Amino acid sequence: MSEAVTRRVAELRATLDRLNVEYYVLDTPSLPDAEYDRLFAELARLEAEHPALADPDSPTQRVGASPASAFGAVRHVVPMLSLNNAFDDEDVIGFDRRARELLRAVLPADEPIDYSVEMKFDGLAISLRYEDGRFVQAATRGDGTTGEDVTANIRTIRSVPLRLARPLPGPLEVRGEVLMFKRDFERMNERQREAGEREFVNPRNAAAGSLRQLDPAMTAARPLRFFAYGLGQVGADWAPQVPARQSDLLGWLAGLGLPVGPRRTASGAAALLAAYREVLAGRAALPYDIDGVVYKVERQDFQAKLGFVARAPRYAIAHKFPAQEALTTLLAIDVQVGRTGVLTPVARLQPVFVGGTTVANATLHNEDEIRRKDLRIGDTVIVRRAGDVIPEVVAMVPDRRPPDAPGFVMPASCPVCGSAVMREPGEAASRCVGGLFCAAQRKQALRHYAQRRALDIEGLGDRMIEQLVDSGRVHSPADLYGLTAAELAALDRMGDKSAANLVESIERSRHTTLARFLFGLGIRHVGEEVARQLASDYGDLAALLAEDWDALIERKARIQKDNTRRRTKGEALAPVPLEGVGPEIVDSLRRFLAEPHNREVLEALQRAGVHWPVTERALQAPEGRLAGRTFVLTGTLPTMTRDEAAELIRAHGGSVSTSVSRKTHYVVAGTDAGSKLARATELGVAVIDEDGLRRLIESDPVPGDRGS
Ligand code: D41
Repeated sequence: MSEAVTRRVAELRATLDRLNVEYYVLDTPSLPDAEYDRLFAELARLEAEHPALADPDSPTQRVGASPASAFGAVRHVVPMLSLNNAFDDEDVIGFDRRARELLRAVLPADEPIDYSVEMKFDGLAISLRYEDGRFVQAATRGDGTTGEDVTANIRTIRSVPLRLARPLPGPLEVRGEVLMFKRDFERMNERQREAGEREFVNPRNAAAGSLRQLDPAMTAARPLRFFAYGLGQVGADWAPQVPARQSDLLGWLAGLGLPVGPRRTASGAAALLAAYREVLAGRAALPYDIDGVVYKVERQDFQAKLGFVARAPRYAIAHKFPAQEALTTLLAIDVQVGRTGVLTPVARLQPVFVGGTTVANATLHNEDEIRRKDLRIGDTVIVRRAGDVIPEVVAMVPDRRPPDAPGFVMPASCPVCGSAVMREPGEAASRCVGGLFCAAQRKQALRHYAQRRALDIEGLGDRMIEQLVDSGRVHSPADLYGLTAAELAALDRMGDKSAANLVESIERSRHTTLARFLFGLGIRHVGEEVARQLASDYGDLAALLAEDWDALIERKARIQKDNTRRRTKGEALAPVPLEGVGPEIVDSLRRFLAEPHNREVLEALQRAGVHWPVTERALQAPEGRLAGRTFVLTGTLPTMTRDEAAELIRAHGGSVSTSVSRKTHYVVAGTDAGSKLARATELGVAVIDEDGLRRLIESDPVPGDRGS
């Protein structure tokens, strides 16, 4: 046997021993479970291949570590078993096949086995002991035979009943899982952050840490939950009452007042796999983390027949989901520049398979975030990708830090254009002050200008923008209008046909609305709604350019103050200019328009022929059929998108709002309408469907119209 193998085995044992202590005793795991599993499997394989290296003290020879001494020891009368894992379809098919073989004598050959399918909660296994229906003790699983007494802490969990719904005589041990809901975890971490305390990496660790608080008052402050999944010791008197099927047992536990998770039944391996895929698809929507599903043979008599191997039942198996956390190396931290000049640090990672995809990048948000996580280049980091959530660097692994790992400093000048980088006091974001001088911001600005909701230039994709800006051909949106089909066709991946199409859609974009145009300029804080209001209040760009913003702010304040007086006297209120457009937006507009460069772009765009023949003011002319009416759209409409419906309403002089109030005239509801519909009903606002909207435009009377 090679010396390398001996050394590797020793190294793995030392690492796993240390991880066991971190995990079971200190609750400060430094590695994701999947990584632990990988090391464990490697050691088990080496030991199997080299029997001479066997050692009764090897981490493979025991389950868990000795309990932390701070809590008293509790012996489990009925041992707490562990679950074998299945990682793929083959494992599940094999599990079902072995069970069928062992049950051959009692199961007709062509009959599938019935299983209960449960969530595999990602929490901590706990045993609750009731005597005569009263909660008397709780213990952790520990090594399966001896756990720790956590009675005082479990008592603080509100979902654990202190009395069962029926006072069953004698003992009843309920096995289940303690965990923390995702939203409770987020909220708790927010509090930890505000208090300057250590944040938890995930809900599981937070639950473990909370359960091991020596002061139960501390545990009480932590939002823990409990779900029951099985039984330990049961009183001999009424043991026959216990349902003989696992799914019925869960219902029976629920009847005693114990929380149980969602469950279903499935017959045969194919049905198990179908259930697995359904649960996996719905996993992100659950309020708690699950790391797989558990299949259990339904019939208790079959379970007894199947028995155990080495502390794990042969009647149950955990089918694990792909890990949502993995270890990888932080190769570099790059800085990206966004449309408004915000510099965002991005982690470049050694590509790693996590949460079902390969992850190579993750946003690090801002400088403070990197400092808080103490990330350095070369660090081993835990990467998490849960559901459709964007990948995230959760934490670094301290004892894997290479010596002299360089930290991150936000560059003082923009990596794209070299302009100064500024960070306003009280803001987390650092910004490049280069504005449209900065190529990165120019690219983003063009992307924003061309998007569907702005100038709607079809075919102007990222790659195109990239080439146009990098070649120096396009500096501002105005330059788009000088592009010819011939020069576009000369670009990478551009055929004659698509070049001609792009020129045509650029042409078409000349004819737009003032609101789309203003939105397309990408002025900070000027989103679609604000752009629409500016367009309808000013009617044209010239009026907007001529505005004296200081005077406007004063005028606004004066009218608002006067309106307060009028309101108390019950007089009619005067219209407030740019109502709902706050000082921050006005300030941003003023700055944008004061910039000579921006003025030049506006002029160039108008010279290029960009115009808005129909202004929003004209659209809202009182002669429109919907003039003076406010609409709120909700749900899925049968023939148009909500955006299209909004356009239609505005084209007929109506206005569209996002929230329902007493001022709302109509709620246009489609299928799956939610809270807005409920709110409309509550306030007595008329609810119509798409057809009703069309009739309103065609002026058929609509039932429930309250007029304006
Ligand atoms: O949700 C779970 N983590 C879970 C764990 C579950 N739903 N069922 C489980 N069933 C068992 C048996 C079949 C042995 C009663 C379990 C566990 N055991 C378990 N949890 C930790 C170790 C074993």
